[in-house]
Amino acid sequence: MEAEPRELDREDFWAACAAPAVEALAACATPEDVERVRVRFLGRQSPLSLALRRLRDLPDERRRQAGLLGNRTRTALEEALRAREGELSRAAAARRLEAEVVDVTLPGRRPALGHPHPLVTVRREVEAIFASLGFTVADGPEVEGEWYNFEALNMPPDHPAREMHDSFYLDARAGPDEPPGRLLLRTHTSPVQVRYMLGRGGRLPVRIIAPGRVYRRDEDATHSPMFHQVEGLLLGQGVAFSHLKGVLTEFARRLYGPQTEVRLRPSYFPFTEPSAEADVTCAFCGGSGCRTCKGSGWIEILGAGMVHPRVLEAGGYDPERVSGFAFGVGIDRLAMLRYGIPDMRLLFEGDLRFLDQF
Ligand code: 2NM
Repeated sequence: MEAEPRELDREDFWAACAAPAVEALAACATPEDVERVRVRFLGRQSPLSLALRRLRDLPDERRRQAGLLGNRTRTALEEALRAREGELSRAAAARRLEAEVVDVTLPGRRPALGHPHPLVTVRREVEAIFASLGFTVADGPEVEGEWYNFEALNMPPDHPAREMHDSFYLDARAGPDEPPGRLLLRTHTSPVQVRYMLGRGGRLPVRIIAPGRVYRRDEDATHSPMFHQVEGLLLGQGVAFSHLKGVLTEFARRLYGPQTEVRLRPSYFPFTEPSAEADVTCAFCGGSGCRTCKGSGWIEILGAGMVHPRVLEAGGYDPERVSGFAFGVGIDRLAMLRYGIPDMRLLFEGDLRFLDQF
């Protein structure tokens, strides 16, 4: 039975099967749209497939002719789908590449670099200046015996600086091979110089600096219970106060510039006689007076003096034959002055928002 007239033999019939597919293809925006068009117009239930199945029922000669038309239509449609699919895939890939584009000429992100703590910067500078003047660096323990920290430095047991409130004492005493006394955190680096003198067995010259941490029971904006000193000691024959002033002036000029003036004021330390405090002309205003120097034009930077005969004796030197000078600088105070740091505690909090400024 042949239900329909001879539509399978007509070219316009097959063209009409393909036309809606071509139209749908034009409306596709993505490769997935094309896949839906393939299912709809080439799938098992598509008008084209149904028509192709009906070819079976035609007599031989007509089936060959109509089959040629039908298969040609299917091939053309398949080809159109493949072409459209390729076109849309390439467009999608191009869009993706555009979106993911990387500018390889952009500079890289810099990893955060560490840097020296401001106290380290200042300490190294101070060490370098004294090294160039012939001083070598000496060090010693931070836990000291009372003899090295006080007694040998002409600070007898009733000296006010030995009161409990000034020092951190340990619940321990010096060992059997040490001079008797309690143990404490050193309150200055002078015991390093005492140990160095004793180690030299009376030989000359002595020319050392002793940088390091020291401890005192004191805390406010300008005092920290742990702070840093560089102390110096020079011994020889005929060493005079004028040599001290020369070394301190050279130090100050190297640190603050060649126009810097140094002024020595009389002072008192148990371990030196005479003793002095050294002021330098203010590096901020050049001496005319400003906030940093509180209008005076001068800033105090260190203490110094001629080593006391009793200290020389404690160190194994004959004060009749040998003389020398000593000085002590607070590194924390120097750093505060240099960088305009208003509170010493900032140096020890480890806050990177502060430290990264230096
Ligand atoms: C200062 C001031 C004056 C000093 C004395 C000594 C030693 F051990 F040689 F006697 N070292 N440092 C000294 C002298 C320290 O600091 C303000």
